[in-house]
Formats: sequence, structure tokens, C-alpha cells
Amino acid sequence: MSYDNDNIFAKILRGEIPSTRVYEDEETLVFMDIMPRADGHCLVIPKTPCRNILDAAPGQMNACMATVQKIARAVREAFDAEGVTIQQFNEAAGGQEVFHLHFHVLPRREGESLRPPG
Ligand code: D5M
Repeated sequence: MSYDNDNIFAKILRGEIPSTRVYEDEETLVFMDIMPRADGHCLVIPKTPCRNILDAAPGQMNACMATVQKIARAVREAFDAEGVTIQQFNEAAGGQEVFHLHFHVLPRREGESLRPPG
């Protein structure tokens, strides 16, 4: 499958639509999910084009994973979370809605369910 340069996250990367950015480095960007399923729900994306995990290069995966770990630790502290869930979807059949690779980072507390999507 090909990469669509006009997907929402590509527009966020180019600064064409607003986002609440919480972290960035040379290779990755992190911003708050617009439909949070938990307080502190954020998204980690690579800055270079990549549709999903099925076409990711090792370098993109490495960079994203390093940032996911950093952000998981940060949200655990910031939201006084007891755990952190990482979610990631690939292609429509796999639940993906935005076709730029992204990892959901969700702070969790005992007994609290994720809010429904949307
Ligand atoms: O779902 C895509 C995720 O991206 C979903 O949790 C909403 C989020 N989203 C969609 N548009 C935006 C904008 N503009 N800012 C921040 N977050 C957004 P998935 O099923 O993982 O592909």
C-alpha cells in the first residue's frame, strides 16, 4: 500500500493543522490524541513518511520505540498512572484510521476502562 502525503498526521508534521505537541526529537513527534481514550492519551509518530508497521524501516521502528518508552515513563509520572497501554493498528482491517504509522500511549489506572473510541 502507498503513502498518502495528505493524511492528517502528515499535515500535522508540516504544521498545516494544529496539534498539541508534547515532545519531539530529530526522528519522532508526539502530540495529544484529539479523541482521548484516557487522560494523557498521546500519539508517537515518525517524522518520515510511513504508512504503518507493515512498511516501516528498522530505523523508523527503533526511533519510535525509543520515544514510546520515553513517553510511557513520562505519562506514568505526569498522570500518576499505575500502568501504561501501548496500542498500534495496521490497515483498515486492523483498525487503522489514519494512515501514517503511530503508537498510542495510554496511561492506565487499576479498574478504569478505556473510554470508547470517538
Ligand atoms: O486512529 C487514529 C487516532 O488518531 C484516533 O485515536 C484519533 C486520532 N486523531 C485523528 N485526528 C487527529 C488530530 N487532528 N489530532 C490528534 N489526534 C487525531 P487509529 O485507529 O489509531 O488509526
